[in-house]
Amino acid sequence: MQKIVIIPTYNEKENISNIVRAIFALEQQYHVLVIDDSSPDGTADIVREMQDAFPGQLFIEQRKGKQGLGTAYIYGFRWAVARGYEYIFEMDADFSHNPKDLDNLYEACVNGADVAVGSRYVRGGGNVNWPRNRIILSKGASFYTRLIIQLPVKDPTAGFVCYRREVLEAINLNEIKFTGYAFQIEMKFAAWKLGFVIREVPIIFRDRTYGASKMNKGIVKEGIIGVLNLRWQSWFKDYRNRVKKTNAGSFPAVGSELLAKTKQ
Ligand SMILES: Nc1nc2c(ncn2[C@@H]2O[C@H](COP(=O)(O)OP(=O)(O)O)[C@@H](O)[C@H]2O)c(=O)[nH]1
Ligand SMILES: [Mg+2]
Repeated sequence: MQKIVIIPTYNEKENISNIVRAIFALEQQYHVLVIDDSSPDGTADIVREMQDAFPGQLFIEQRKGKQGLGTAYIYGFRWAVARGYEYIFEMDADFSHNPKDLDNLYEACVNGADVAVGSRYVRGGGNVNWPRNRIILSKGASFYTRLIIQLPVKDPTAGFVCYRREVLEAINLNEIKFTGYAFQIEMKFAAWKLGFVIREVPIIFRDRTYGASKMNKGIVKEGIIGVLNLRWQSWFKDYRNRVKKTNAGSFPAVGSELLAKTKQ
């Protein structure tokens, strides 16, 4: 199997089994890795109960306490690269991202993209049922990001993405420290700065029906300051060199450590 969908979860008991089943029902085959931050609602237990029905296809890693979306993905990226997956996806648990769009992201990566971004702000994309304030925030973030750092992506905070493994291998993941929107922006910025091809694929994003958003003011603040920080670093601090993996040997070492840990 070459394709794995990483789903970070925090209190997603109403969604997790349905989203996992929806992915396994697709014609294309995907593996799924859930990164759960010890959700108090028992999300991880639901996943573990499902593992018998999907042996070797459904994986879960549990971390201690809520540590943020960004570090959950970094953990998942390392896990997936260490196991040799070629196409590594980010996707939310709450059905805001339609599992059927996974195939379109995959196609884009097979046909020349290094990073395929599920985008609300290209022709054919959009938001459904999202409150007005969230749409304003999301579009504002897009405008602000393009203005400040010139990232040529219309939906820079998008969290529905397919990365080719080479991209995640080329980026020094130790240097990606943001956790919320800023994490999504920085991953795209780093890929772009390293010369990878980013392509946007239209998606319709739907507000969640079940469970609650974990969005908060801190995430917005991190985004505003984070983008300025990227601007500063790319002008004065040689951002490209900082984020580029120079010691190729360090990555498999981290991966095999993880592999040993998760096999116990
Ligand atoms: N592991 C982990 N997952 C998280 C964390 N915060 C949010 N998530 C998950 O990330 C995804 C997107 O979060 P969500 O609250 O829907 O954000 P929104 O769509 O911007 O309102 C969902 O699957 C959440 O369960 C976290 O701190 N740790
Ligand atoms: Mg959501």
